[in-house]
Amino acid sequence: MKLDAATIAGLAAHLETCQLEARDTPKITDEHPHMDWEDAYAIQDEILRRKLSRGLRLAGLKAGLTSFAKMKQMGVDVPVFGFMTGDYAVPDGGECKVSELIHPKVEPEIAFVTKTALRGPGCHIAAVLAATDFVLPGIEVIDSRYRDFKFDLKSVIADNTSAARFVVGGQPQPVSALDLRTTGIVLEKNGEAIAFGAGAAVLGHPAAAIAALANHLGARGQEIPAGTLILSGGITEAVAVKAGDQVTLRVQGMGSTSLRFV
Ligand code: 0L1
Ligand code: MG
Repeated sequence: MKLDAATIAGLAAHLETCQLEARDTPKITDEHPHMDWEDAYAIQDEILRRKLSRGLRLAGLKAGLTSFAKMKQMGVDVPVFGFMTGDYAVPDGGECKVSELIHPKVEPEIAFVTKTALRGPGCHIAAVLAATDFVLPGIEVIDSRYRDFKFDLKSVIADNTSAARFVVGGQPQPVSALDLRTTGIVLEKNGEAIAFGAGAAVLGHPAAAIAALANHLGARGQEIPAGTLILSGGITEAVAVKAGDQVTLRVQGMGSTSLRFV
């Protein structure tokens, strides 16, 4: 690690305050160009610690930048991992206040819920499928705290991978009857289909993103516990939204989930 504990705590406080006040900031590597990957995840961990200490609960985990479309959109080439707390959850069909966000975008994702723990190293797609209780449609609302979404990977990891809100819903399905590679999705904004894709867009198979998360956590002596909700990553590019927009995600064989921006 290159940063000391006080600097990590200060950067976590800064990024979380930006989130809570819906205020943007230049990317933190501008002032800390030598920070490393461990520092980046340590800042993210400190943001989670701050939230848990205020009584928030951990609502789930996420993999981000797992599709070619997202990597191309953001100009990066490796996945990143983050978390969601309970206050990020929007009820299915519910409202998301844009005044609480900076420049929100939505991502169509397949969400997993585990029934047994997953631990790396060596986690793979088959292990993820065996540990999965069910999958369901999920929309992630991302909202980078960085001005104009201009960041590098370390900055975005520290900023909890732009996590802001999420909604899950539809008809949860066991994975036994599904081929998630060919599962189709349609993202609609205000009744118009605006993005399409299939599960294979995410690392060839959405379960590969969950395995990557388990391996990432395993390298840090952690695991994905049983009963964890995990967003596997945007299947298409992220789509900007504004107040008044109604967004629906339809996933083949799993129904739909939606939210409205107000
Ligand atoms: O969930 C994601 O793929 C977002 C990762 C962070 C980069 C971004 O803000 O788009
Ligand atoms: Mg995402």
